[in-house]
Amino acid sequence: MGDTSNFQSKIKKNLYLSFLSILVRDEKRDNMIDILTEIQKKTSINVYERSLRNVIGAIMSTDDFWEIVALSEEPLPLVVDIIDTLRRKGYVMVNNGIVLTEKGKEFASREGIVRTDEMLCRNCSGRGISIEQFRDVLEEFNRIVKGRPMPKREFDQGFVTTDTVIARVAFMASRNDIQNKEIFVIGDDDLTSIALMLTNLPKRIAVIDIDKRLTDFIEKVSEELNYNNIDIFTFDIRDDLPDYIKKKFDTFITDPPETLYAIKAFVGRGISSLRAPGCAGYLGLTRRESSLDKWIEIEKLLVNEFGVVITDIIKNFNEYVNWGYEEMTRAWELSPVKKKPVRNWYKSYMIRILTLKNSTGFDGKIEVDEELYNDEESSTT
Ligand code: N4P
Repeated sequence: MGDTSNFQSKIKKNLYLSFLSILVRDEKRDNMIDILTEIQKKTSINVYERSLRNVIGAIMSTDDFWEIVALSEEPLPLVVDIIDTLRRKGYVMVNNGIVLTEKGKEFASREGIVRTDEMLCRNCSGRGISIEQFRDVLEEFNRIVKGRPMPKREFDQGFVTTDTVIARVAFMASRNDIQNKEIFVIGDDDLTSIALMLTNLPKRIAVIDIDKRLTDFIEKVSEELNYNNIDIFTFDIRDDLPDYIKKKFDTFITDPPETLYAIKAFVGRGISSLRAPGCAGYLGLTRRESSLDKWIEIEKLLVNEFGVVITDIIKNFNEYVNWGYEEMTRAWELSPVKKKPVRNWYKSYMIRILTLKNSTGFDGKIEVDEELYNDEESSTT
């Protein structure tokens, strides 16, 4: 008899405790859900629990706005909305920098959010490629680009470091995509075509850019180098490629703005320029101006519409030099702390694709203006 009642009271106590823990857990979930709902009201970009955790984890690593965007790997406009919501709810403080309050720290520890740690390899900066074989090329490239044209906002220009360009060359060479190959460079403020000339590996290079300052510069360098196997055109990528470009190349490389129109124009035409199955294409894609919801659309375009296979995706391979017109950009307007970036915060992934039997590119004109460069996730023009 005594045993039974003891047993019953034990059950009652257990029930009560688990009920209480559900209540407590629910309160915790409520905070999370409440924050996410508030953020989602402000933006058309999807916000996931993971997005919030990414931004808080980044704030735990640095108080610098640009570095937070970089580490969180969320599109800049979304990071801005997340920080603003966290500030209004008392989780972060925004002064000279962005830091968690006591309430924010408690929330992070309750949710098991940890600081972001990139764990990069010191030798290759996380690219997984050695540039040792191209040391001399890098040296000469550094010398040549000293007189280069500075980035123009009008064309969303912002060039990558010279280390990055040489790492690209090494990466392409490691896949046998430049040796004795015909290579098409689509848009070249990075001056990759010049680095390619310096290696003397390609059979032929063609390069197009909309900016005459760049095509003139590349022309001048090719003359100084006495390099003859290069064709240089000033060209607007919204136009259809001429027939003497279509199906003529083995490899293309491009670094398009992050809109679907631009991917169609730059990458679609790149694929049109390739001669056969088994040809390679290289493109840079950033997370700074693109959510994963946009990335999956880009991947669908590549795989479903163009019928190419993605063989490599290397995180933060491309490092961009701060372009100089920061204060004119939407990113600046949105940034909660008006301090120019000190370190290079803008990076992009390097993607390699390969054509297969049924791959097709994109032909015909593209009738857009602004929309080529900007959508709701972009911010650096
Ligand atoms: C963006 C540069 N607005 C920073 C300046 N984007 C194009 C630069 C070409 N080198 C980066 C696009 C990444 N796909």
